[in-house]
Amino acid sequence: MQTKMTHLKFLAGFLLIVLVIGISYHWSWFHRFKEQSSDSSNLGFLGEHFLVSSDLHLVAAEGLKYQQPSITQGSRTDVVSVTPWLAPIVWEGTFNPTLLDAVYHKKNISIAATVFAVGKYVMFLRNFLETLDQHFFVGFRVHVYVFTDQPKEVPKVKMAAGRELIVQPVPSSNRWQEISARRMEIIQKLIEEKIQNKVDYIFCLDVDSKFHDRWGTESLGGLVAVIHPGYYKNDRSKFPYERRTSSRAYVAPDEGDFYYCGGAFGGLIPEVLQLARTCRKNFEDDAKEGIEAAWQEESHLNRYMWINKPSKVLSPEYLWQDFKQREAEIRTIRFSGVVKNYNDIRPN
Ligand code: UD2
Repeated sequence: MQTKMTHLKFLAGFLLIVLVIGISYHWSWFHRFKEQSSDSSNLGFLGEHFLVSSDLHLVAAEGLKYQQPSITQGSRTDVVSVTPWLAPIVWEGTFNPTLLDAVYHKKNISIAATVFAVGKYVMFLRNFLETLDQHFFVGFRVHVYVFTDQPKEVPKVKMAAGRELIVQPVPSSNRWQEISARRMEIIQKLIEEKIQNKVDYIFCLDVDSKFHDRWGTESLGGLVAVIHPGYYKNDRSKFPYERRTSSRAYVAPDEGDFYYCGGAFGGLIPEVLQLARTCRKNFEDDAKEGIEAAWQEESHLNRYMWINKPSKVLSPEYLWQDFKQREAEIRTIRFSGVVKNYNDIRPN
């Protein structure tokens, strides 16, 4: 009888210990998840990314009052503001900047911007950087990475508090095609080696451009593409996609959604890393077979985005071209390519 009692006591003790261990294990998991959900600035959690908490979960700022949205009357009826795969297309008038900024301030996000200035293109840096500071994610933490073969020529533009300029040396090149094409490789390395667990979003931008108006939280998304200003009214068969079937950037005449810019794209870090890796690999595999796509990395990016649909599409307000007459649906120009003479600035 006594032995039976001892056994029972032993069993009860054992069960109690198992219960205590179980509860504390769940408690610690719950807390770790809660911390992760409320602080998306720390994307690295056991080396993984919680995409849901960082991009899809939008928490409104308490007490913020704003105009009631309508479900029957769109603020823009002259343009399409959603793709057939239900990604928003961002136009002036389709979003509330105050609401969005409040949501993303709560998340304490940080954004990287990359820009390349090789050879004579350093001349565009001052204008680009000064206008970036005035219009690009004002009030947010921004890290601007300038890749150049002439670090000493980078103008010392004073950035607002919370924003930093980082200059990274890259080799010179005799071919503009190579400069353009190597951007994907450099972006891939930057993400893998430096910013993967430090920054939430990244935008990769052309330097021969300047900002004129707000480019902010409305542009955030998983994979973000900008519609090219030159072709947005054309039939897809006229888009300047790579048309040789031998290239990995090939898109058939009856395929393709929009023609996207190589001069501006971005999104969440893991999404842009996947894009950069894929485009770089396809570009290099093509090169081994002696093929260079019609518009280098822009062609590979367009092929990639035909298969991997962007989760947010930015209208041509986000990359206009100064030589083009403004069209009626373009209510504001946020970022535009400056007029330039290729013969004066390209190395070949
Ligand atoms: C188009 C694309 C651009 C790129 C290019 C194809 C848009 C609006 N423009 O622009 O993104 O796909 O075609 O090559 O999407 N660069 C230098 N030094 C050079 C040459 C280029 O730093 O000598 C860099 C620089 O950051 C520049 C970018 O490469 O902004 C693209 O230069 P581009 O002048 O070849 O591009 P562009 O305006 O013809």
